[in-house]
Amino acid sequence: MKKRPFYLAVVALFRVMDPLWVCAETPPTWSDEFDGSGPPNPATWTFEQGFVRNEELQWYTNNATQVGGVLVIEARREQVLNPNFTTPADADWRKNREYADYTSASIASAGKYSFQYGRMHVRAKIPCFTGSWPAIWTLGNAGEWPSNGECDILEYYLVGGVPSILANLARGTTTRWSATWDSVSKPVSQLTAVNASWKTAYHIWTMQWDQDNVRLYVDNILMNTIPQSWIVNSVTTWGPQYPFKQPQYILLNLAIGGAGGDPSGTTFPLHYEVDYVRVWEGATNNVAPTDISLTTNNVAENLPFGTVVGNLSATDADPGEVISYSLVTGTGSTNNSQFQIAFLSGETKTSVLKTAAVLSYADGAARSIRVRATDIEGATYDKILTINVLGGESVETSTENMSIPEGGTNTLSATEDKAKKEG
Ligand SMILES: [Ca+2]
Ligand SMILES: [Ca+2]
Repeated sequence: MKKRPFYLAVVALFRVMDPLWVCAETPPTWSDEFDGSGPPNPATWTFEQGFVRNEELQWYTNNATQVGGVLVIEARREQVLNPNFTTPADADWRKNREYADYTSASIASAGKYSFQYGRMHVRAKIPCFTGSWPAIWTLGNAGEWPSNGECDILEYYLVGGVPSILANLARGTTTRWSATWDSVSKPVSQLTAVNASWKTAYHIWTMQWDQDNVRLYVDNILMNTIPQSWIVNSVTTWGPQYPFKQPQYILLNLAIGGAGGDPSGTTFPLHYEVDYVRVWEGATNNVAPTDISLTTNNVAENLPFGTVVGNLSATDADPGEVISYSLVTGTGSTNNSQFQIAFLSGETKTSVLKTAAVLSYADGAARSIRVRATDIEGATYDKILTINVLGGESVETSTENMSIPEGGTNTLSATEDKAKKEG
């Protein structure tokens, strides 16, 4: 174990005196916190109207309002007359339906807000029901779909009858209005296996976009990485050659039917709640985390399995960073099996270290574990933490964790369920 040089002790003291040094997060360059009342800010968002795409069942109207700091998009089962109706035989689906049986909302920032490169977080709670198709997505300013480029940071619908979330990107082809997809789906059952209340909890969906890649995450789980080398239109008749080297605007919508399936057995209204959209424009050139701290490294002996030791937090210079933590083998991992880490990013971004055994002072006053911080681009930093088990008698404890910085190893975590679809 290396000795810490003196200056690190000074830094540690400074951090104790000024907790903001640890906790402050670089504010986004643009955000909508949906903290107002009434409809979403018309300076940013436009309501799409009527039948818009995919032969979906809903009539888009102004069914979205800000309440209690969140934007609530509501889908209703209600019949509205289609003013564009002609005859059931009309080849245009927008004109051959006399009525819509559902209403909902889709808002887009087209012509009002767009950005090129950076990190976007959207914190939202989605309605996970048959027939429900909520989405967080972007489209390029220049070109027509799909040559303008589409990025689906979130879609929820049934894939082969299985409720799933998807993270996709589309480019154009040599055929007009025909897309090629890079699509990843993950069954929601994989998420509820880890968090039983996943469907009713808020989650953070992230787009990390730079000159080299578009990466899509939910709660820091990497869903899909799409390299810029793939996002190239083979012809430029309907859009730019590189659709993700141009500004993209944002869409938030709740579609009914279409890929979402048959909603007839589902109870309405459905609510899709968006807490915020935050963008750190130009946030690229990721750096690895540089430190990990724990609010306390002392735990009393003989407490039940699952006792919280303290909160973990990492230092990372990147704005809007979300860090996940894990116990890893290697130097200092002697007692990893006696501890566990719970990641609560979707609600609070907080990770806590808990016990995974009943710890007795008689078995030793100090336990050594190796904690890894992994940032949203997969860069890692390992730290050896010493956890002091406090016995009934007075023991000497340390308030500062010893560390062996191992540096950042820019390894990317594997993506599950990767499936490239060529359409
Ligand atoms: Ca909010
Ligand atoms: Ca980072």
